[in-house]
Amino acid sequence: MKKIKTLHLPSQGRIIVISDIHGELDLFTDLLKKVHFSCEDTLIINGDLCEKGRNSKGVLKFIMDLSKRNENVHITEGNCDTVVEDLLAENPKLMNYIRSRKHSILKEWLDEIGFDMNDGTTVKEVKEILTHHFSEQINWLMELSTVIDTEDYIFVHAGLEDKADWRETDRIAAITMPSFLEKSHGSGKYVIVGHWPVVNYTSDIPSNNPIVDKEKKIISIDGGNVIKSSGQLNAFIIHRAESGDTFSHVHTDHLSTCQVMKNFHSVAMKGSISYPHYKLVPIQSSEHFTLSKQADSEDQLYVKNEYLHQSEDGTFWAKTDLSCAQISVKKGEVVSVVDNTCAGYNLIKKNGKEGWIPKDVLSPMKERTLTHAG
Ligand SMILES: [Mn+2]
Repeated sequence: MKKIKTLHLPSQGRIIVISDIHGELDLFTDLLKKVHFSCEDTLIINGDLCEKGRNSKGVLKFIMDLSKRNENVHITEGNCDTVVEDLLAENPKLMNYIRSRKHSILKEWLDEIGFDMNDGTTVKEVKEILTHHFSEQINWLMELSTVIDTEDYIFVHAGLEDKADWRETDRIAAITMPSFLEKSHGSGKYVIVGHWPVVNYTSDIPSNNPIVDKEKKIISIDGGNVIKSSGQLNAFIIHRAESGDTFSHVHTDHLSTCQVMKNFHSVAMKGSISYPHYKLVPIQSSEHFTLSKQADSEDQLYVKNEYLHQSEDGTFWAKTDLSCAQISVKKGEVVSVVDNTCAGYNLIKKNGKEGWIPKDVLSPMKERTLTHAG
């Protein structure tokens, strides 16, 4: 791997790490406000600035400007950011990608200059017009580091290969490998990654909060922003101190918030369903939840009836990733509402954890501004 940037981190102050912004400029700027980001902090953007969300070019411009003004801002590349590499390489698959994607930075750029693609448009034409208008942005993305290496921490978008010398990790593996937290590495330092939504690792009560694995020395921080309906944009904060570093985290999301009107104590409903383990075998149904066995794992879960789907061949499936947990709440707490369209129960998020509570526990929904999200 060639693009390794060596960096000396200050021994005092905060290191703020944010990954997988995916074009969500509002969430990102709200998150910077929420952590009171200042020039005293070091900010690491750990890949996937663009694609999937609604304002990739806005995120790119904001971070390019910020990193020019502030030498304590550092960025690694994510697999989604290499879309410009495919453009420069004139990868013919890119045309289908641009046409099928709802949001892409390439599409945003083409819209900005008023270029309408037709069936005959070639990747070469798109490359010529975009490199003509956006060469500064494209070059900036092309020059991003794959890894930022510091004394105690390594920042990389997806992970490192378990090799005698981690520097020999294949670059594409470093930005695309799935589920790094289930793997291992021998770098001796904490490796901080995004890329794989942490909710995929949780089994008890689904959570989008960063996971610190002290044994493996892996910190996984992708809150599933844009990818998951209940996802969030996490800021993982390293507080540097002579007595030893400590960690904390803050997040923003697009969910509405609501106040809890009375206490609710959850019963023994736990667990979650995540892609691709959607196949279910119903055991016992009731008014709101159906006790079901997960076909892959044999785990028994209470699946909210509205999320249970029967195919034409008679098999049952979960419609999407889903919490099957109930969650305890106390009067006066403020929670985020993930889904209030089901009968009897609302799906909520409290401190990043997701579960069901009876509808009458919450006050009637009211609007609130994005600034107070999360
Ligand atoms: Mn990624």
